[in-house]
Amino acid sequence: MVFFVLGAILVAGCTGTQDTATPASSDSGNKGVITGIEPGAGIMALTEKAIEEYDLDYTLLSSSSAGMATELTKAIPEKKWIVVTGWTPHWKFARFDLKYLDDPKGIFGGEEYIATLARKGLKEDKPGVYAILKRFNWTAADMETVMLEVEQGATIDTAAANWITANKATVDGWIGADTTTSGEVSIGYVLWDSEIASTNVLKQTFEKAGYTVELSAVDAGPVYLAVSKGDVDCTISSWLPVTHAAYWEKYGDDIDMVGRNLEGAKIGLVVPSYVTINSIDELNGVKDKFA
Ligand code: PBE
Repeated sequence: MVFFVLGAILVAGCTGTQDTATPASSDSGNKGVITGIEPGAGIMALTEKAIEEYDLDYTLLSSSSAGMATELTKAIPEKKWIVVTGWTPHWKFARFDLKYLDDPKGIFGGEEYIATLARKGLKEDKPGVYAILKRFNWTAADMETVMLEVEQGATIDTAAANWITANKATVDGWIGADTTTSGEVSIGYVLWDSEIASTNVLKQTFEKAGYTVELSAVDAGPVYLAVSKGDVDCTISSWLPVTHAAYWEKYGDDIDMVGRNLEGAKIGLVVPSYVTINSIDELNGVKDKFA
């Protein structure tokens, strides 16, 4: 797996050669490591903010959601200390014994919701699509069911279809009786496990209603941009009020906030339960354990 250090790239880009001034000794090596995910994720920017605000002697490594999960899977059997950028709903909490580190400064916010966003004009152009989007909402437990099945080896197509079969009344309620059920729907999303689950359930819901669906998987910023420009009809990958606050601020004026599709989400720094610290402000004291 390829990890790279965000800061190192910037520094390398600025200094160029080896014999320029080296950083202060506290910055040279032996920092703790936080295992991150895709650079565009809201939790990555917030972790950089946490490093600053808590003055953490740590480096955030970017990776992918799958890469972060692989690192957890490798570390836990060996009882190795590891701290990752984590979020709920996610299958990792069912598979491993994990805990969030307390965040007394509130950098990662409190309870988050996942929002449904549409391009402006969708409501008028495709009222049937809009009506389904408006009704689509489910629980963290629902989402976890789909995610866990995928983690245990099912394809996302199968896992989403199984959930839809098991929750027929709910899905029929989303589809409703009065919609114009034909045409095309384009949905933008990011390849986070949670959004892979929700977006594929929504895709199959639209297909069940008679629509043809096109999914585009891109990074977080480009999803917001695409909805704001009308390049896709909608997304259900928007985490608010804190996780994607910066994206919402940048693009929100040109986006139709349809509603909330999931309540009770959360993000933060996550460690295995055997790690004996409980709070982000204890991280510096044990940075060697996270090297
Ligand atoms: N996540 C999952 C995303 C939102 C959904 C927490 C990795 C993020 O940080 O942007």
